[in-house]
Amino acid sequence: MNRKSVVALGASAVALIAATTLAVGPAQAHNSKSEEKTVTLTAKLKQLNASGASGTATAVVRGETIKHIEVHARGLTPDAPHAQHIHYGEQAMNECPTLKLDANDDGRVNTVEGVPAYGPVVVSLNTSGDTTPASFLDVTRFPVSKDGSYNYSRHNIKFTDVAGTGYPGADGTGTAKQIAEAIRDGEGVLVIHGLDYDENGTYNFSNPEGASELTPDLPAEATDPAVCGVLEER
Ligand SMILES: [Cu+2]
Repeated sequence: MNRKSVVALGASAVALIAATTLAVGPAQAHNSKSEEKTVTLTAKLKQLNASGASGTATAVVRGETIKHIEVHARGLTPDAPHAQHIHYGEQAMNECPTLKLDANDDGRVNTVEGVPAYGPVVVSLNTSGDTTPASFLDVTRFPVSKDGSYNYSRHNIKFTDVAGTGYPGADGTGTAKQIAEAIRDGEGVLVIHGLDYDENGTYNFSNPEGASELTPDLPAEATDPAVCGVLEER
């Protein structure tokens, strides 16, 4: 990859990270029917980047809250943390990426290259604490794949306003309400990150993939997407 494309990816990464989390809109006097309805979304999780991993996910969403979500994954890099998120973008294709999005033609779709398909992070599916995009790479709070598998669940995750989600306005902020509605409509994409390209048993910098395009502090192996599925009502 030449320096120019590294810089371009860096800028995209900043856009991806630039996410605000505050200000949930004022309480609505009357909820629309669709907001009152509890929606159960499921995703079949399929491998990306030839990770060999797979899984299923179920999310129960009511209004602006994920009442319950569970993710069952297998075939992941063993005993390693796996960042996992719900991605969504108003301008995104709302689907899983293919190698057509491999902009620098290096044979893998990294997290930034996948954004046109799945959009930026709107929820961090971690094990404790803050679940906003601000936590998207805090690998200390994501599930660890014992022997390559995990069963994750969490209750009562609130959607938040997220900048950079492609809505009209200077910073492209989608409100919690707008984002929740899109997720209920089946436009959210669940992505699990982290795969071991060189199969040496750990995420490392000393392979052709090198450092992550998102942060120099993590190897690309820790952040590249490994599994993906669209959360839809079926
Ligand atoms: Cu993600």
